[in-house]
Amino acid sequence: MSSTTTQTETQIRTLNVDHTWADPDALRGRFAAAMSAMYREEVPLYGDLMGLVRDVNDEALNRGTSQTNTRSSPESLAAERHGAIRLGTPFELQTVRRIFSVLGMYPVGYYDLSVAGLPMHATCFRPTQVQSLDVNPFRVFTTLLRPDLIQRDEARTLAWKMLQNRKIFTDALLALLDVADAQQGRLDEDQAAVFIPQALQTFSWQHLAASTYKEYQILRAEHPILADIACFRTAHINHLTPRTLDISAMQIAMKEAGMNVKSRIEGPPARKCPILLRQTSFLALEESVQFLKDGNARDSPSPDESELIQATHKARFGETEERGAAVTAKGRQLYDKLLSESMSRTVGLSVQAADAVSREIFRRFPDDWSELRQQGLIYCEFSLARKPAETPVSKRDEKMSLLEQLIDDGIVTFRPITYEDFLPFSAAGIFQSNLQSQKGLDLKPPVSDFEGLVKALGVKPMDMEDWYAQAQRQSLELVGRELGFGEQEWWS
Ligand code: OOG
Ligand code: NI
Repeated sequence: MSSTTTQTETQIRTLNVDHTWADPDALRGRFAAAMSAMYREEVPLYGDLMGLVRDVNDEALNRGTSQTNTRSSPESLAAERHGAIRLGTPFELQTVRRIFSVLGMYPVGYYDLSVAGLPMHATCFRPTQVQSLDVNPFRVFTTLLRPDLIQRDEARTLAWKMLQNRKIFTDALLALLDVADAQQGRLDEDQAAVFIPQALQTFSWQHLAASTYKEYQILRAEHPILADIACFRTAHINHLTPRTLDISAMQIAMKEAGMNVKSRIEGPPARKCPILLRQTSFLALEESVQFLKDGNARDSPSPDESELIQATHKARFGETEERGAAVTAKGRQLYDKLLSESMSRTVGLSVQAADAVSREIFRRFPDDWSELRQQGLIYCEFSLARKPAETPVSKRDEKMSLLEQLIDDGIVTFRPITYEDFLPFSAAGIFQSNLQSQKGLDLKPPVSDFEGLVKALGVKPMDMEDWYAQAQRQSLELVGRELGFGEQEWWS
């Protein structure tokens, strides 16, 4: 009898506790909004960019757009952002992974940036459930330095030493991450209220550098990215990107607003049916930074004026992007082939001439949703448009799949799945346009190191290809259940 009572009490206590867990999707929305407010304070031009995106998107929504998923509402589209951070050590990457996991964001994909002459590789933290993406698809492109690719010993050793000494996480944040671990990755509302501002500090901008000016110059001479990662006290976000429905209009609007816009839009040329991702940005701003005169004041949180040197640093910029359909492995192969052809045939051309050549080359990528789907170039989400007159539906034509027949009959409809990830060459193009010196790094030969990233991260990032294939499959299974097919693979 008494043991039953205890059990009931325990259940009630658990229920109560469960009731107070903060919802990761809601927390992510709050965190993204707080980050946006912080970045707007730090980089006022980002506020101007948001204004332009809002106007361009309103116009696109009014005239109707051929875009894929524009999220469930104009409000969630307006809240959609991705940020980018650059990390130095496996410890930093693992801790950032724990932070994002509290916000319902998990690593997806591997990006090798050494192919573009950068000593880094990356993954993206983002929600992995379609419903969570619809609530708030906040993503953070996260790069990790690869010291193994740095040729010169002096720069590599110095960068590594500085990275070992810096502390980009507050003690309160680290303690809360332990609490979350002990609570199956969750926080209650009170803990979350502390967690958000503490986590935000890691990504804030600090005018006081962690290095001496001399150290900064040594690392910068090796590569500006190296200095940007190793010489600062935080992993400052370097941009926060709102999603636009019309990147071509944004490129014009940004120029008209007097922004220093990069000369070309990255990604595929303009099309009727957008695929993957197109990005543009205003170039990095020159910002004032205080460096240490010598190493004496290194551990002081607020060194005396006399111990500081005023200088500037360029790292943070403003980006916007248009998202299109996710392509299948076959689609990606075609995209990569056309991209590499376009890259080699546009070397040295003016922007206009390069755009024309690239448009011509990309004509070989079909530009009609039905054709893209039928040729297996894009991933789609299928749904039931209306109930068939009788179930089970039988196949009429041996040459046509049942899925094709149902689409033909208007019983099933499809919508391209939005590409939720990034493109290594677009990322590299954005990186490169923001480097002060165009001098290439003396990199050791580029070689991708997926295993190295997995080791540093502590888990394997989700395979992007699998993710989209599964989203498509789940939609087909749902349709199948509605049509009374049970669990069989009815569509092939
Ligand atoms: C990351 C650049 C990559 C994107 O949108 O492709 C990126 C960086 O500059 O740190 O954010
Ligand atoms: Ni970006």
